Amino acid sequence: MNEKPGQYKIKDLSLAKEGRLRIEWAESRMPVLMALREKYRRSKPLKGYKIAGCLHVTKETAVLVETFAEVGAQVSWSGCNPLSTQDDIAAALAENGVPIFAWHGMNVKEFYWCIEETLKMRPNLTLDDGADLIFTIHNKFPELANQTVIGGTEETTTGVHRLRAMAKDGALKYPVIAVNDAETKWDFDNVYGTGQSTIDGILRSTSVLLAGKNVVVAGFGHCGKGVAIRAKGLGANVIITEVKPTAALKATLEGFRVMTMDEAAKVGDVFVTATGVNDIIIDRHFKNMKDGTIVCNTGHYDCEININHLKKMAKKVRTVRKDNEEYLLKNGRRIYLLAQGRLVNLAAAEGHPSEVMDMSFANQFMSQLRLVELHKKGKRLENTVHDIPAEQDQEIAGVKLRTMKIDVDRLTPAQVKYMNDYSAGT
Ligand code: NRN
Repeated sequence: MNEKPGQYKIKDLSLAKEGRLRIEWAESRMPVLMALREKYRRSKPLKGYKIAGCLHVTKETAVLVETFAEVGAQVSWSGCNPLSTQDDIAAALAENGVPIFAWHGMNVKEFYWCIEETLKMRPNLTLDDGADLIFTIHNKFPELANQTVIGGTEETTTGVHRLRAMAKDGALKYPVIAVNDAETKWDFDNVYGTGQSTIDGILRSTSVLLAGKNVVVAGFGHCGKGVAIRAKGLGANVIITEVKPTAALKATLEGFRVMTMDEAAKVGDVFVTATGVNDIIIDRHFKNMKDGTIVCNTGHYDCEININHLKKMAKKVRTVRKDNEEYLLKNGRRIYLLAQGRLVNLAAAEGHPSEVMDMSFANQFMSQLRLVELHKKGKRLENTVHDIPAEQDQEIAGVKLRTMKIDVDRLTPAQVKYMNDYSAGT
């Protein structure tokens, strides 16, 4: 472990060179965020502001972190999952002077220690993925929540759910912008990003052929839908399990088979949970699974697959490949658990591709800038969860299209008039 107390604690500083190359790779594929960095590099609007971030340490996150620093912010960073930090990226950030506390394979105690290290600079802005940072501030550093922090942003579905529940209880002490709910995040990162990166994690840790396999996806929300579409694209027979009738109906009309997990457990070859709910796959499902079944999760927390049940049912556990553990059950059948049940796309691969994180992180950047600009005017959003402005979505999507050299039509004044004229009937 390399450590410079107060400055950083990472796995290995010697990985910085490799990490820097991967960050440059991401920069070349994140034109929207890089355009924002260029736009604000000179004016440095975040000068004097301190952002504590708790978000997966990947090459794409590094581009966001260094963009904040380039436009004047002081930044400190921790990873938001014990298995998702990419150590070469953490090394490159540390070498570039970012106070970063993150390494792959930390335990839960170390995970919260890292979060608390990032708070020593007394941030006035927070950036979360899963709300563990905000939760820690509210529970252990209430003076930060009540007096110092002017606002925060949240990256993911699970975190937004948590924060909306806190706000409903009146427990949220500062405003948070739900970046996850931006159309240019939700409809792209969650669908196309999760779809590709989850398959990426499965293939890196198993190298199985998906064509012809029964791939069971639990949850047909944006993430589950993305995984289902990509698995189908690779020739898998996709089965969906759900609890929400409308989601189950959408899956059915998309051509996917829908059944209960009890039924799917008997026929599935590969299982992916993407529900955000606990105990989706439990002992009675494991009992009926075929020998050689692969099980993984792509939800934020590792609660969806009941690993304690699996451990109790196993007579032998061994690591057979990177991020791949074989559980030999007492009934003689083998179950393969990927990434210890944690989010397989980031723990066994590199997370979503740069091109889709480009828009998610452009929303993060513009949301942090919005909080600062309000603060400079002596204003502040109310202490609840806020959506991004609709025009921000169109602006980000417009810039993205331009970088892809894609043109769209424009409404004529007559068409605008027609659209606003409710009297125009048949
Ligand atoms: N490459 C990535 N870097 C990445 N892929 C997915 N995510 C990433 N964060 C940084 C997050 C998505 O935005 C994981 C979150 O749960 C999801 O909302």
